[in-house]
Amino acid sequence: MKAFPQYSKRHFEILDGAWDFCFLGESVDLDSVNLKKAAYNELMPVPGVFDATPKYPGMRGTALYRCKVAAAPNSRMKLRLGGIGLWSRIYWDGNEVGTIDLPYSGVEIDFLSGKGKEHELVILIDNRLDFKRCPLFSQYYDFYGFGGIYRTVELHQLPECNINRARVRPLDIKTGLVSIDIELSGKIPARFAFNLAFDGGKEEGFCETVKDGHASIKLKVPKFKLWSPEKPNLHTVTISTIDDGITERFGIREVTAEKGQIKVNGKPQKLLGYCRHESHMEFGPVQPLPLLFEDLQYLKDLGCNFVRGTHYPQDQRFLDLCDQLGFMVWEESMGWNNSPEHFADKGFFDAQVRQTQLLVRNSFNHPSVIIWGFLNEGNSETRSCEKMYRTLFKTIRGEDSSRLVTYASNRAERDLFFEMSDIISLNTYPGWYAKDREKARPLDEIVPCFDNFIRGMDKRGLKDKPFIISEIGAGAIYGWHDRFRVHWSEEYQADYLEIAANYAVRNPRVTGISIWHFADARTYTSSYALGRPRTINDKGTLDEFRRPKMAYDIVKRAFRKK
Ligand code: ADA
Repeated sequence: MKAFPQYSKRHFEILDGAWDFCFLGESVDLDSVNLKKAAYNELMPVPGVFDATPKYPGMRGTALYRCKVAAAPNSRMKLRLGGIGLWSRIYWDGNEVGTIDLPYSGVEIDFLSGKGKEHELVILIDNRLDFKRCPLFSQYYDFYGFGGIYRTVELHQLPECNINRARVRPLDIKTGLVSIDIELSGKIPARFAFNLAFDGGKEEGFCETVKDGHASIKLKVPKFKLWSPEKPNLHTVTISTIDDGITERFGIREVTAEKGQIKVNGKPQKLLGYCRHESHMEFGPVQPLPLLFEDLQYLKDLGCNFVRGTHYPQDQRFLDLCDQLGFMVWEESMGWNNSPEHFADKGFFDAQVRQTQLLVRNSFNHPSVIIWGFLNEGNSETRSCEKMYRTLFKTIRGEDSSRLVTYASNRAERDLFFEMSDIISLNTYPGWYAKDREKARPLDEIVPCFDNFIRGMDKRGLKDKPFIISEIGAGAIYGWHDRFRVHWSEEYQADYLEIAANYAVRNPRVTGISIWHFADARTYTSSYALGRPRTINDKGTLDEFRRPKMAYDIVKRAFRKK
């Protein structure tokens, strides 16, 4: 399954398959990597992560992935990488053509093919933790930082002037008016002549002025149908020239926040769902298509209409499927409990902004994405962090004013920046990370925690902002049953989520909930993991092999009752 956009005219290849592989070692000096000396004695799958394979489990170091490709001499090339981790350097015929320091981001690298027809593409992957080189991921983050090529790899041979993307913004849901921003690169003309067709229909010719590499046009989509979670209707637009063509898929819908509600096309929505990691015990962050489907099928069965894609940019195929199936999605850039020291670091600050901007640009056309997020549980209670928050809100709103923007806060009443946000989003674990550490089953902490928080927010003048419980959960080890129904048993988790899910469903002041989390996922492997049995975050309603725990039917009953 190739995610949108589709390219109808240019030559491109999907390079997924068996690549030559060479593990260089655990303490390689990146400045002295010598490609000529590399011995490629193994094969590795792409997409794939080497540190989840039998030979290199949990290893950190530097590795080379190589493949041979054909490309016409002296052509403009574009490598499209769906996502890598944790850090990468790209070589074409032995020459460095780019580096990637944004784990999970879809990234494009442009270069010239050079002489000859046969070429060698090498992707160096480094999964060592190094804040200076790769500031977005740290060891203490509560998910595992894998090493490899997480998602699909495409190699494009570009025409003289290429259509990079066409971003469609719905402007009027009554008339189907949309604006289309066409991003060009290469030899860019002053006026861009192109054909355009909606839904594979009749082509019409246009010629628009180009400004800073962008041409734009406003049009009404003929016979349009609105996208909604209940009726996820989609449209396509194809933009083509004599030697290039791109097809983008989009949906026409309007997302607004009013009087504590989130509305899609004016209709209030109760968001019911889960936080989900892209993680599997066998393949790490690599998502085989049946796994994507399985997860979404389970989510549907649970009665969910909402997924919070934690804590990084999502696989574009996942978002395509969410578009088709009518899920509402919160997509966020990478962050996990970052500190004022992080925000004061220029490398970290810049990488945050770049990844957040890319997030919006890459996922712009997905109607399922209704919320942009960033900085999960960052330090939002310290004044010195304001600049980071302000900058990210501004960055997102500068790219896209048609969606809601928020961040998941775990600072509750101490949070200083809720006023900037379109939604108040709270991560909290009352009765799990409990106030009363002596009580066997502190389940009675859940309801007052939310009641008090809501009261506090309303008093603070934030009554009109929608409120999402962006995380709540309890750990349970699959198959562990206990008559005391205590912590880590499936019983405790089921009792816990019954209270939380029903609270969210019944309380009109709660606009949505994304339970932490959909499925168990591997996390840090250091002594941080002492609070994480099996070095897995065990708060999944399903285990890491997608086996439902007791809580499954409980949540399903609560969500479906709505
Ligand atoms: C946080 C965090 C999650 C996870 C969770 C937990 O809220 O956002 O990634 O770590 O806590 O399991 O404690």
